[in-house]
Amino acid sequence: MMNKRLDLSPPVAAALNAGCPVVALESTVICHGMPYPKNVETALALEQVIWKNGCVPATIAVLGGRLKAGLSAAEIEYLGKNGSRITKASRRDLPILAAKGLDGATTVTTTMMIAHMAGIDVFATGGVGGVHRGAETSMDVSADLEELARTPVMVICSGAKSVLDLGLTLEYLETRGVPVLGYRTMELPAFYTRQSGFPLDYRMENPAELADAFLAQREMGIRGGMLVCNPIPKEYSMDPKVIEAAIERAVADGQAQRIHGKALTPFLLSRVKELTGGSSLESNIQLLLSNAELAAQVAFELRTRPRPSF
Ligand code: PSU
Ligand code: MN
Repeated sequence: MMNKRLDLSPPVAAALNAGCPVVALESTVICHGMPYPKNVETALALEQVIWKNGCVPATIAVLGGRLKAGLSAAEIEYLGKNGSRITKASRRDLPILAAKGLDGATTVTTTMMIAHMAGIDVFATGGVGGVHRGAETSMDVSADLEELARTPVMVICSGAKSVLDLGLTLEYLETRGVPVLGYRTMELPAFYTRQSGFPLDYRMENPAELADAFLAQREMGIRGGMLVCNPIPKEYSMDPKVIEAAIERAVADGQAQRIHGKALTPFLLSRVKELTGGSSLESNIQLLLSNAELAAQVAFELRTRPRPSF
């Protein structure tokens, strides 16, 4: 059954064998999303929240060409210290990293892929990739949207940053048949803010309702993911004017410097961070913690349900 290229950490293997709930976490946020040592502290804090809610955390990465579901604290420290020296690994990078024995920080795309290979259904992150502003000419659409269309994992996020074209991102998800569920909201959250002006079709009130929808999708044999949008906690949400100004500036700088391909998202994120200072880092950490908690609640709820497999 097990994929030859995949390693489960001992706690993750034990949990999956025993039918205990597991929650996946990504590693691009560690290597490319935050400075050291905050990135390591945050990665460990996210794992703690998942443990506290009765689940086992599986932080996902590629190390020495091996796909890893579940990392040790030393492995998380290694990723955090090396930061952006570690390749940002999307779907197309996996075969090369595996063949050459290289390291990779997994994006939403590859975290979903590896979670699914391991048999993990729920994944918590901060923001997903999407359709970039100007995609009409650049054709820059994140592989995350394709992965959400094809891989049966529930992704719990705080929406997407408006460095993206959020309207086009929702259109793309609709075309590709991805359910997008608001958690106690009817509006797509925009990462740092609870609002974006883009309405959602469905509002879910509790983890059991999210579990019901995920189970229904599986029982019908619908092969695809599900995107849950959990707005940033109110007390950490930022001033939309401040954020929007920083984003406009970051997007303009990216265009002026002709940044494209996989470098664009990390460029925009780090530019927004520079322009907004430390407060955006704290907001980022808080929404990640909130998403990890909700993901653990859903995974805990799913543990008692039948698990139709693909
Ligand atoms: N958006 C964020 N924070 C992030 C990312 C996106 O607000 O950390 C990361 C995620 O790992 C996501 C990836 O999967 O960037 C998307 O990159 P791209 O746009 O190149 O597909
Ligand atoms: Mn891209």
